[in-house]
Amino acid sequence: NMAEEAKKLAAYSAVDNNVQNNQAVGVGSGSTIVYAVDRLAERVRQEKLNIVCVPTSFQARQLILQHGLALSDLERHPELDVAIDGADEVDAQLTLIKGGGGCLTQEKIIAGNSKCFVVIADYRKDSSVLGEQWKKGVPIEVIPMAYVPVSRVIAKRFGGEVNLRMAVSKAGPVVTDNSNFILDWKFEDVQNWSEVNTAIKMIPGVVETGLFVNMAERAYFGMEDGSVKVRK
Ligand code: DER
Repeated sequence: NMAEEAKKLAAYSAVDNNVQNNQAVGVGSGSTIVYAVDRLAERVRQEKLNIVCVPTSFQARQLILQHGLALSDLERHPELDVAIDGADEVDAQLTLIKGGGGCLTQEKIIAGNSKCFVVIADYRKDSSVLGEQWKKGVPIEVIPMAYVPVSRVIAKRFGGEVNLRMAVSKAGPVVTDNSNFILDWKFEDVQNWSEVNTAIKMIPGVVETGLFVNMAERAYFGMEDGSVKVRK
């Protein structure tokens, strides 16, 4: 369908324009990244590219292994040449909401340790302000024993509604790759995302937020008309 085609367009364009030989590549999580891994594997086969891939989740690790790509880690490659990942929403300043797939913590670590962090997304993520299209709020990874007080502090200080993310294929809450819980903060108004990100990070029990501020170098959007739009 159109959105899947758009994801593929963005993924291929980003891989073809940002990955070179002898690089360490951060591999994101979600559904759009699947197309990027397909393209990486195709280019390795066709061009004999020599790259290693560092995952941002169990899912990304599986994708790397299933495609026969070289798996590595931050111990061996503490500074990646490029990281490619999806997003739930991208605003005009390239501030991202990530974490729809629950992988935000390792994704932010990889993005923060890459020379160049590139976002791939379909047109539904292409917004001017956060909250325009993405209605599920900002994901926040928390230490399980603290999720109630953290929820209360966020709602009290920043407004909106905070919900514990419940699993679909498992009884009880979603448990992340890091054995934590996820809160989804449905904010009411647009905020100073840099200040809010810092403030939320400081709350005891918060592991990471899904607000990626001033991290992305550029975003590739696959559009409905088959074109690719790049935001720098
Ligand atoms: O959970 C995540 O952060 C994913 O990267 C998400 O933001 C994008 O997932 P999608 O490509 O399936 O929309």
